[in-house]
Amino acid sequence: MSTAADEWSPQSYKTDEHPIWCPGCGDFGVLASLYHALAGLKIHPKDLVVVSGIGCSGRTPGFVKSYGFHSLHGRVLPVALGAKLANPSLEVIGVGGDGDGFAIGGGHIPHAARRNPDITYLIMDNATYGLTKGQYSPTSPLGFQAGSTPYGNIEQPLNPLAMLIAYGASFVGQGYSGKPKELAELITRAIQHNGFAFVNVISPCITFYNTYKVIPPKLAEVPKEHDVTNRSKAFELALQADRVLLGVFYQAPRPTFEEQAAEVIHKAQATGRPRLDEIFAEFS
Ligand SMILES: Cc1ncc(C[n+]2csc(CCOP(=O)(O)OP(=O)(O)O)c2C)c(N)n1
Ligand code: SF4
Ligand SMILES: [Mg+2]
Repeated sequence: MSTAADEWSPQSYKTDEHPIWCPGCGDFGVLASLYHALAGLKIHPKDLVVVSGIGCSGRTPGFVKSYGFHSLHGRVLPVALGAKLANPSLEVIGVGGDGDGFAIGGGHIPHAARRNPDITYLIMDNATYGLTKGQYSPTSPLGFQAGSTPYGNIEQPLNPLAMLIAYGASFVGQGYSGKPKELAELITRAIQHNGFAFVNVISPCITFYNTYKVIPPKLAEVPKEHDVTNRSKAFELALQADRVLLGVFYQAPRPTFEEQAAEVIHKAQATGRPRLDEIFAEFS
């Protein structure tokens, strides 16, 4: 294994684990794009931690040469935030599915967005629960038919981009697994962003909800003239239902959670009060 970060190529981020995803799964495109982004940024595996939840997408840390944490269903963000706070010099990337992130883990998203830790969060959005055989998810369209919705989904799908913009994420973008070059560029921008960067990746589940024919005709780029600091315009673009826009919708840096936490720690230390571990030591 090489030690110099500048010697890392996309291939060298591969582990010995071979992905067991179904042939044609969109998650392969996301993984390849992630490898390219990491290599382009020369991120050394010792400086990288990939955290996932549970799902087909949740297997990703096993395939990236880095520190990895395959956590609990829906708990990507608390684990990722913990890692970042414990060691702010780490590059922290969270990955998970639409079910993991928006259903069971949905309560963590607003708080991660408003706290603004410098982590990147990739949702591999296939609009279904792939691992558990294709039930409907929070992003499944109305009428979606599956084992759990034999008469069609009656729940309005949520809009991940509008949700994250509303919650105050400082970077919001969308990519498509079938456009890995563009996706790698988007992931690169998200990692470079100093703050909470959310990327929704449309990543079809070829086995349980094959959208390879319906997605491409709807794809378009976020207009070049779009001002990414304009939050209300970003929200307007996110609400467009007839097209699937790819690119950066919103980006407006502000102080990160760990930068502010460091200031608080500094202030607390200046008071001379005992630290928590010192208080605990009195009782041990
Ligand atoms: C607490 C808990 N509840 C339910 C499950 C079952 N479960 C595993 S993965 C999953 C959903 C996966 O869907 P998604 O997050 O979209 O990931 P995908 O497989 O589509 O990548 C569910 C419900 C679980 N593992 N843990
Ligand atoms: S079930 Fe779907 S999401 Fe899971 S590996 Fe297969 S194609 Fe991918
Ligand atoms: Mg899913």
